[in-house]
Amino acid sequence: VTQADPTLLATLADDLGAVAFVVDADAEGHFAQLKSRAARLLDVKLRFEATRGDAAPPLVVIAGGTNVGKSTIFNWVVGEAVASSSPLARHTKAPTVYVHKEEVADLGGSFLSSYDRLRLEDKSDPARERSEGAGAEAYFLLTHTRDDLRGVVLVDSPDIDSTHARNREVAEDLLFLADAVLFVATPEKYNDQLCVDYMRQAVELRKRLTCVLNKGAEAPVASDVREVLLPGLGGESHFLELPYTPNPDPATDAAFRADLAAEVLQPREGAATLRAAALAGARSELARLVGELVARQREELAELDRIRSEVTLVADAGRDDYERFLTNMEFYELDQVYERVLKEFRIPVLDHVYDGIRGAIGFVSTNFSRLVSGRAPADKRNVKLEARSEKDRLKIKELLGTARAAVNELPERHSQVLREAAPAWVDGLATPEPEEFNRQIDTFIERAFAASERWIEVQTREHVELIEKHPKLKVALKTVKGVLQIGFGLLSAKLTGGFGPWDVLIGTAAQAAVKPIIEAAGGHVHYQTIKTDFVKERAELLRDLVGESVASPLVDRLPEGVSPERLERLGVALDHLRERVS
Ligand SMILES: Nc1nc2c(ncn2[C@@H]2O[C@H](COP(=O)(O)OP(=O)(O)OP(=O)(O)O)[C@@H](O)[C@H]2O)c(=O)[nH]1
Ligand SMILES: [Mg+2]
Repeated sequence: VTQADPTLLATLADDLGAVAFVVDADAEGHFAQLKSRAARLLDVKLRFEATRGDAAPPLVVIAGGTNVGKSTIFNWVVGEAVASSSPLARHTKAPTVYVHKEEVADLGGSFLSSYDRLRLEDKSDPARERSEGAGAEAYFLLTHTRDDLRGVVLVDSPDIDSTHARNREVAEDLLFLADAVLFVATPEKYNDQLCVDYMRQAVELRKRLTCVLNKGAEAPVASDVREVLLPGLGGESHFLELPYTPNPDPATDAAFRADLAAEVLQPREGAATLRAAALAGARSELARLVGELVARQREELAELDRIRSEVTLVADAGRDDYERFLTNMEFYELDQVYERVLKEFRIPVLDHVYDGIRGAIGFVSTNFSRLVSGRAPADKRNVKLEARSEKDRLKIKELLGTARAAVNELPERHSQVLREAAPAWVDGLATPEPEEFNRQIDTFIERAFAASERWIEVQTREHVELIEKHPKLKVALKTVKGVLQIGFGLLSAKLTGGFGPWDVLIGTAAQAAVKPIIEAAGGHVHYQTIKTDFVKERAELLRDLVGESVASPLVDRLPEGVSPERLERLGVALDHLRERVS
């Protein structure tokens, strides 16, 4: 018997226990069932086998539908009425494990470890209904000192056709546990899907399978079982037919009882091979189940990751859009830097001249006429600033709306197995309360304003330092004081779009004065660079806003998905399981 590394199995049990599927996703129930099967198969068979000695006796489980005569057959093998039987269906409620006193040590703590072990005191115990909420399932242990029955552990089990999920799990656990299965069928039940499926599973799990046709079947039924049903299972199986016995006597000396006992005790021959086959079958089935679970977890994770990364892309796109928008806007913040530079050097700025020239970038002729006529309104500058911030506000609103719509579409668009779960994630996110929406925008504007203030501060200092370091510039600045306002306007024009018609209109004197300043700072490129940096920083603030207001509300609702480390470990365990079965 090749045993797996117990630590590996313990880790696998841990990881399987932690496997969780996205709520409401497609086939969630199916995968929850696979998980339960895998966890039980691991616990009941692989972990048990990892602690079981090589010489331990094989387990023979008597299974079948209700009322077919399992307990009766159990008693025939033992030769006494140790198991309670009844004409009423679903009589046996809990398994009875029948083992020789000296072999009970082989059923250590990891034998049916999730079950309570109860000593069988009264033969009617297994037929008693356990009280509601009794906790774990239980099995009864009955030891004997019969040397003729030594070498196998016999299990009488409840039926396999209960409608209760818990009972069906018990039946499945016992199937997982078995090294050999004695499947009891009757003429009425032998062809039921449930019976056929059970026997097929026993074969797939590489258990030694014997089908016992009980209660005296007619010849055509017997040959149907022997020639059609059993060969159709796709593996080796054995067949035994029992005659109809009016009042079954456990100790009958009819020949069939000896045949039955011989068949049930047969696993004693070549027990090691038998157990190795059952263990290999369990391992290969566990590999299949874990493989499916891992594939599903990967799928879920991939879909969740995809949604998350698409959310990031939407936020990035919003930032880029805003960056383009700002790049195309006049660069007022930089103008403020120059205003402060001039103040630093106590150079008066004629506001209307200044404004006139600044406004000229887009509206050359109108503003020029205003400039020369001196009729530029005193609050023009504020009007422009307000217009600009209104435009900005509208843009941000638009960007947030676009981003929100795009983000909320993502779960639906990028989910397949998670499709059914997706609507719940975006539920209620489509339209935020207007107050909330405005609050989000105001928050952004406050942050943007504060960022501008800091930026103007820094840039002013840098430009003052620049001029201080170049005495020639200072001199130039002083000598052109009178025309500086015009020169400044030219500078502004240059920064926001390069030279235009103003180059000609303003004249060469101002141009000559401003030129060295621009050149000392690094030329036109320098100003383009600081504008780019400023715009980038502002666009990042917008990205933060999209992140907080649009991305996080969805991302926070997305299920975590399996942790990559756990998935990795499950993959490793899977490789081990597959290696050992190949
Ligand atoms: N006449 C006759 N009755 C049988 C035979 N085998 C079993 N029975 C009867 O069928 C009924 C059910 O038998 P059990 O052994 O309790 O059946 P079971 O499969 O253990 O049933 P549950 O534990 O309820 O799932 C009992 O009344 C048995 O006496 C048989 O070969 N001939
Ligand atoms: Mg029974």
